[in-house]
Amino acid sequence: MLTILEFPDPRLRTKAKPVAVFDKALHTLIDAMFATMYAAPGIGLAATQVNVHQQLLVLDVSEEKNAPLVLINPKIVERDGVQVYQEGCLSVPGIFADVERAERIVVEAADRDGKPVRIEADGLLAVCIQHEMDHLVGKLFVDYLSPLKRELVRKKLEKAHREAG
Ligand code: GNR
Ligand code: NI
Repeated sequence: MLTILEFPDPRLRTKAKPVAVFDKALHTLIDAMFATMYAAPGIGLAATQVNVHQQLLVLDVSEEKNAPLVLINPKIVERDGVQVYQEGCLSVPGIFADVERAERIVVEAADRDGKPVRIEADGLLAVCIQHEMDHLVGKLFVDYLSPLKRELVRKKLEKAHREAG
């Protein structure tokens, strides 16, 4: 299993670089990210969260956990509407807050073999893709909260980290 970085770890602020080589090492990383995401359990995981600063994310928002999706070098090419969803994050454990996102997006990306894919997403899938893409540019859902709330979250997690040794 890969170690998931937790807020306020400054490495979560790193901007990921595009994936250029689609090789065996990339496939091994993708498999390890899925294992880590399903075990957590979570519905998505960005490479940034496991301290790999490449534009790569995995997700599975299905009930049955049988719809794995890999997006590499993703770009949002269309966005419409607004939705509010109560988000959580494996890098901000135990904290949940409403975040406003686009209701519907169209994403262009590459799959694990470098083949172009185009995905239309709405609802939870659209929330999750936008949340994961934020990680790739060093952004966390707590950045949408007021500075005061974000400071409370930081204090709470730093205390938890101290008590965990
Ligand atoms: O597991 C996760 N659940 C979740 C719930 C609401 C909105 C976004 C998410 S993503 C999160 C996993 C995670 O931290 N991905 O970066
Ligand atoms: Ni997250």
